[in-house]
Amino acid sequence: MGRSISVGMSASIRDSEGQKVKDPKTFDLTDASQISATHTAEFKKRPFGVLAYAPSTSGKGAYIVNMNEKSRYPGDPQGQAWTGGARKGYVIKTVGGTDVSNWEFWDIMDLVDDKILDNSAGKFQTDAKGAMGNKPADLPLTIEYAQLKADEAERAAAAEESKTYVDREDPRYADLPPDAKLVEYKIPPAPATYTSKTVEDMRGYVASLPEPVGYVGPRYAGPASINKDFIDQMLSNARQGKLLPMKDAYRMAIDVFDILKQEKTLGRVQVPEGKKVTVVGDLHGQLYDFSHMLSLAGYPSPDNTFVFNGDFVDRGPWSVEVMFALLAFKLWHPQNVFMNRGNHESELANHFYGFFGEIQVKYEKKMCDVFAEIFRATPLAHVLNNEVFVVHGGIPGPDPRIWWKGIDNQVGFDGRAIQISLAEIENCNRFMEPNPAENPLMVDLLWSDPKGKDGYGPSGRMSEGIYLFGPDVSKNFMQYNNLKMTIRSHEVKAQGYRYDHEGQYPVITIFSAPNYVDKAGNKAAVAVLTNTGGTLQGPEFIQFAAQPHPDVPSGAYSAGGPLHPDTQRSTVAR
Ligand SMILES: [Mn+2]
Repeated sequence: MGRSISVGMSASIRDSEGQKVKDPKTFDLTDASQISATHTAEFKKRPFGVLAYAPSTSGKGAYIVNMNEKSRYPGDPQGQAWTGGARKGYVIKTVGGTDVSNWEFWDIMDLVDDKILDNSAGKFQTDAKGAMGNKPADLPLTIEYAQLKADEAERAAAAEESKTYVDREDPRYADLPPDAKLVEYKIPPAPATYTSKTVEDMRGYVASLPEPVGYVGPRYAGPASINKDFIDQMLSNARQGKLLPMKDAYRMAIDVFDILKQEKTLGRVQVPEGKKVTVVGDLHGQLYDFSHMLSLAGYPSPDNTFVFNGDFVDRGPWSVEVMFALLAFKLWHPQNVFMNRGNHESELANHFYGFFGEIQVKYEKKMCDVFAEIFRATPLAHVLNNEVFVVHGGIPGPDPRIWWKGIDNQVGFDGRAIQISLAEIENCNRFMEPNPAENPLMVDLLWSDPKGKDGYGPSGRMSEGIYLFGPDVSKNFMQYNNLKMTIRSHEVKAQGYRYDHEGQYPVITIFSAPNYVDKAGNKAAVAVLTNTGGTLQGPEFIQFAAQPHPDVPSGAYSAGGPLHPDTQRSTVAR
């Protein structure tokens, strides 16, 4: 198939990185009969995640010979190609609408410019190597890839190899591409008790820490030492850049861990008649907005139970202060303060998006470990008075899970024949990091988003294994579990809240970080439900706008951010 005629040339075929191409391809995209399908990917940032392209043996065209086959974290620029559905062997057909099928390899490369950033120069590829002298195309950039018919046999064999436990003859899967994977919906069982060696080892260390010298402010001496004055002083100190002493901070964190690990994966919140419950959405370390919210909604108390619905930390540069305020609330009123884990309560997110960098700067690196344990112990959902389901992301995804490449907003499939019960969520093991292969239920609860059309669809938030759910899906879940409403967070909304699914079984998003990342321009809100006559009424929304804050930008402690310890070290080293 062309290989014999290219033997003489193959020795000279090199990829865009100058490496010899072992098994060069011969193709001509101007011949439509060579193409079996096309895939369009949109790129917003450089680099895209393609590590090398190679030309056809003719020296024309460009196909992917090497790429990152995953996204390392949400929004990873180097996962864009993979997330967008590009795969090894795909050939570039159009770039920004221009058909390059018949172009010389380097003319295409100059346009695509998908190189790792050269840190010393602070630039991407700048020297045009092609005769046309092309400059890199502007972002966002749409690239259309063609799949070669000649590669099909290879792919079919790979699809055959991939383990499937369900019947591919099932008519529900008739339209799936051959390389789609069907993955079992496993729910790992929760352990009877959980102990953390990390935390056990830490107790002696904390006891040995010195008492603070010259500190003026509240001291933590067990949960009974927390009262309104403690919180007032702690928040006022925090706004002035003063932290709790290291020893006290560790003790509070460990005491909260000891409470959380005893809670269920799905917690039950009882709101007595005449009392209210306030649900707070994403906070993301925006201390000045958080403190303003408390001035409007009040502090948690037996009259006003709070559910903090995840994403307490990351991005905002006061994640440490916000987190310790939550810990203080939990210790003060453990039966009236509840926390749901968000997708940012994970080691991977905290590593990249600022919380761990901030802890290292404000306290010490070792303290990251206790927060990783706290987040693994944090429940995934709460139910208010057997009526309202509260969760950070969304409801259970399809079973089996269908993984296929790319994002397609038009896809809607009826993917769940058997509903997941609240008891199954309650008995699910949460003491782990989110991972769709090990614990799909946890990933659905933390990561999914509602969509307008019925059915499930793939979400673009990660490379694969995350879903959007339509109004029929949320209705079926609530109906099955005798719930009347779902409150979730996880997405910025202009008004701070939004009825994403309306009708008898609403899904409401609540987001409590105004002008998110100092840029979004959104209002924030919290949701208040009151038990009147034995049922929860509302929600009513308390809306609020962004407050002035000191000049520390969002993302300051993120990996690569100006205040991240590694950035600081490299600056000093120069
Ligand atoms: Mn989130």
